[in-house]
Parts: sequence; structure tokens; C-alpha cells
Amino acid sequence: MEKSIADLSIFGGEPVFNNKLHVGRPNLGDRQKLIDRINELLDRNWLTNRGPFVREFEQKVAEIVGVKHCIAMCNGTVALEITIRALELQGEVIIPSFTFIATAHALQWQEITPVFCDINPKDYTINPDQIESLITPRTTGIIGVHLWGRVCNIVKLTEIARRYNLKLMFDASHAFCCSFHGRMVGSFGDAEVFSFHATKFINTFEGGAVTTDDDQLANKIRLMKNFGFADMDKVEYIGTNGKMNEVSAAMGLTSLESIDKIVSANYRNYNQYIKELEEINGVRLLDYNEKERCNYQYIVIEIDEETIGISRDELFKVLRAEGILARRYFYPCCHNMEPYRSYFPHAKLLLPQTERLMHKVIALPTGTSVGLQDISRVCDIIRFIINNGQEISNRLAIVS
Ligand code: T4K
Repeated sequence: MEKSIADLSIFGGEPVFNNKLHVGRPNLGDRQKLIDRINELLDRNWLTNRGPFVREFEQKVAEIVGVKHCIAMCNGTVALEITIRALELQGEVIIPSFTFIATAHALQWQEITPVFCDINPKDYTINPDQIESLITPRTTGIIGVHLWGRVCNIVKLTEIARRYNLKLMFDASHAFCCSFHGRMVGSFGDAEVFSFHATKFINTFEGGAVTTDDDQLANKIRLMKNFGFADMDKVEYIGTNGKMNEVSAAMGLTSLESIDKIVSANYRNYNQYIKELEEINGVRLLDYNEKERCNYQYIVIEIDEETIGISRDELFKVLRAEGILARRYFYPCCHNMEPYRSYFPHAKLLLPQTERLMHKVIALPTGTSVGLQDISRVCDIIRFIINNGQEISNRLAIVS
């Protein structure tokens, strides 16, 4: 790559990517199949309310996950909210702060207090060893988050939940088609929740689902997502509108048919990033456990500022100026956002790893729309920035 520091786009040069490279570009399946399905549902004139595509999608997801029940929803957030309500969680629920804000909001929305737990620095999932110290008489549950498709320590979490008689659910938004000890995510705890948002591994434009083996819980969730209706004129629970529509399910079915293609593109990209970044001191690519099934959907690097001479935020700024729209998922973590920051001003004292690591990570572009050449150019620019870290940092301090 022919660049001098003055050529960096942040200092006035041309960006490396005129067509910006995104994190979270949707994985699109076979366009013609999607259009055929949309025509079919239009011909049928059945657009929502548990139509045939939604039922087929639920059945396929349940098969993949290996559970009895899948309830498709309009999005992952509502799926979390309904599952929390159906499990009758109240008082306090322990969750990691290192997650998308929806995990915390789904509780607080129902006036349940999220109690933030620290993470394990190896894979950024909730640290089970801290959980017991956070349990109070008001605690009713734990929500583990399989962050970036890295599965929580389910064995320890299950053991703690049993011992304290707590409900255990998982926010599995990032972990569809991942496994733990050979068993598919979606089959653990009382229930697990997936997001099928456009940016996720499998997408339904907007969408989500709850999976569980518990017949009673599944039935309750099914009613709750349809206003609580048990029959035409019979309401059994307080409910809401969490239904998935037929167009979303059509996209979901089409998307499911591309699982192998998406995994193989993600895996190819992951290996390319490993190859390109392994020599760089001060940059750790978060790895996947290849003994398990993984979706390889997120490429996340951890930066050691002291080694590379430039901060994560400076690197982030320079990359974005070059048209590489990296993301600081999930900076600054839930406990530093409102209303939690005001409710729990001292939360950070119990979250040393979260506080430290939230300044270190960057998610990089991957997915079916990102090619090997794109990755090489992304890594060239990262290498260049890091090789000139101190000088770029000094110049940024002058221009800002
Ligand atoms: N729990 C966890 C752990 C989650 O990560 C999420 C969602 C949830 C729960 C809740 O699930 P949902 O209710 O969303 O189903 C995005 C998504 O909106 C959100 O679904 C996701 N997590 C979160 C991690 O990312 P933003 O604010 O980062 O989205 P946005 O609009 O900046 O898009 C991200 C990138 O993707 C951009 O660079 C543009 C690109 N993009 C996006 C869309 C929507 C496209 O290229 N095409 C598109 O259609 O939140």
C-alpha cells in the first residue's frame, strides 16, 4: 500500500474505500427464491398472524436448534421482553453490562432492575464467578449473552441457577447456528432468544425468536406475543403484539437455505483476518472455538494501546475516515448509558474488566458482501496505522 501519513484520509487524503465497507451488511440469500415466496404469499393473501411461512420458519429453526418449540417474533427485543414476562422475572436480574442495550432495556422496560455483572476477558461473556456475590433476596434470574457468537459458560451458569432457584435464559442474538459441547445454542436454560435483524447471521429484515423445550412456557409465550389470545374471544394473559409477518418469514426461510454459504464466507474471511493480523504485536483477533459449530459472524480485534502507540478510538477514527465503517460494539456498555448511569453511578466499581475492555475492541467488516481483497486492504491500513501509531496519534492531537 502506497501511503504516507499525510495521505491518510483523516489528514485530507483520498479514502481507501470510496464505497464504504460496513460492519453488518445483510447476508442476502437467493433473491429469486425470496421474490417467488413473496409472490406466493401475495397470491395467498395471507400476510401475517401465524401464516404458513411463519410456521415453516418456526419448524425449521426448531429443527436446527434441536428443541420442541420455536416462537417467531417481530424482533429480538420484543422476544426478550416477552420471555422475561413469561418467566415471571421480577425484582433483580443479573446480566452482563457488555452487551447491546436491548438486553438491559428489555428488563428495565418492565421495571425489573438489571444488575450488571463483569465479563471473562478471554471471550467477553458473563463471568460466572462474580454472579453469586450479586445475588440478593430480590434476584429472580440470570440472562447470559452469547456475545459475538461466543457461548457463555453454560455449565457454571446452569449450576448457579439451580442452586439458587433462579430462572436462566440466554440472549442468543449473535449465536444462531453455534454450539456448546456439541449441543446447539437455543436449547439451554429455560429459554433462549435469537435476533434475526438485518445485520445478523440469519435475517428476516427485522425479527427474532424464542426457543425452548418447556411446553407450558412455549404456550404462554405464544399467547403473549398475540395479545394473550387463547381463542378468538378468549384472552388469558396480558399480551402484546410480537408477531412475525409473512414477508419476514419468507426472507428467513430464504436466508436459512444459505446457512452453509454464509458460514463458509464468514470462515474464509476469519482465516484471512487471522493470516493478515497475526504478525501485528498489540492486536488480538478474538478467536472462535473451532471444535464447536460457529457462525463466524463477528470479527473483533482487541487493541493494546501501550504496544501500538495509538488508542482504539484514534484507530477507529482513522479507519472510518478511510471508508472502513468499523464499530465499537458495545461501547460504552450498558452501565454507562442512561438511565443506568444515573441509577447506578457506582456500577463501574464492580466491573473492572468491562471498564477496561470497552476501550479496546473494534468490530471489523465481514460477511458475504466482503471479499478477501477488501480484507487485505483493511489489514494493510491497520498495519500502516499501527506501524506509525505514535506519529499519527501526535498529529491527531494537533488537528483535533
Ligand atoms: N441483544 C443483542 C446482544 C443484540 O445485539 C441485539 C441487536 C438485540 C438483543 C436486539 O435484537 P433486535 O431487536 O435488534 O432484533 C444494530 C441492530 O439494529 C441491532 O439489531 C443489533 N443488535 C446491533 C448489534 O446492531 P446498530 O445501531 O449498530 O445498527 P446500524 O443501523 O448502525 O447498522 C449497522 C451497520 O449495518 C451499518 O454500518 C449499516 C449496515 N446495515 C444496516 C442495515 C439495517 C446495512 O448495510 N443494511 C441494513 O439494512 O444496531
